[in-house]
Amino acid sequence: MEIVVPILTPFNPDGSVNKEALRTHASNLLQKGVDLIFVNGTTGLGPALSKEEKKENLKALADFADRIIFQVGELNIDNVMELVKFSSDYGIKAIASYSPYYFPRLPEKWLISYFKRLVEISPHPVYLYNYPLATGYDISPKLLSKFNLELAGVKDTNQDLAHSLEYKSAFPKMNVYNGSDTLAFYSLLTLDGTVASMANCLPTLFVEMKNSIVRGDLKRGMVYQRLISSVVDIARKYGQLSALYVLTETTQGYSLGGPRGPIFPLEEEERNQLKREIELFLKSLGVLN
Ligand code: FW2
Repeated sequence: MEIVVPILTPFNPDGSVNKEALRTHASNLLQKGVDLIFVNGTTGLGPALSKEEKKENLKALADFADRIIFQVGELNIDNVMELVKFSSDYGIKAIASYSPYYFPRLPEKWLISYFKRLVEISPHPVYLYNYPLATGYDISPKLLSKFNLELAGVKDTNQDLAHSLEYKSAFPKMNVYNGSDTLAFYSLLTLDGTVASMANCLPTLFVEMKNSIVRGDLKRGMVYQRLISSVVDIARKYGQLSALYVLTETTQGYSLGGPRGPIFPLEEEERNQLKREIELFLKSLGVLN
């Protein structure tokens, strides 16, 4: 049962990646008990990073390589292949990729060919990052079965937990994570773990939630889930991807700079309002991380 954090990518004011802040953040999260770090995911603004930046992120986190899932997806296939080859210098847990996106009505067999190529050349296990809402394509368990493609793992960002459970039924050996913050408790309980963006700012709550499940105290685990879901509601009002930078700074006590356009940082007034709102909420519950 693993807590996987899709780590935020910290940016300097000039738009470059702040590698020192990335290392500090990863080290803090692992120290607090999260199990794995998902690099270049949605929360890490993966689709807005260059190939070189994706590589730099892995390089910066080399000390934690065995705890890393490295997301390599792009629309430029040469870049994808280069990123996979680059990963061979690191003892990472797995590579992952979202499906090809943007282009409408791609035939199923092309989607499958993409993942088959990854499996052919990857020195590491290959995980599917399935995010139909974002990519427009559902690489479902049925589709994988139809083309006889068995992958090592999947992060299924999907509000439908039953959809995630189907991977496990179709492929019992597959490592299956649901990627919705609001389903983290159920994902920990019924699958191999959760990939949760809110674990950037609430790592201890996630670890407490997991520990409650391990102890069999499911009622308490559900209380943590409700708390986490309330923070999601707060973050969404401001734009979740940007709000996460402010929330992490507030709860963890160090700056991650801000995001980079087109994911624009919150304005000063919004930042202050969000900080006040979250501090009040967490203090009222007696937690601040
Ligand atoms: C990622 C995640 C979490 C997301 C979810 C989308 O890569 O950032 O899928 O927060 O809203 O896995």
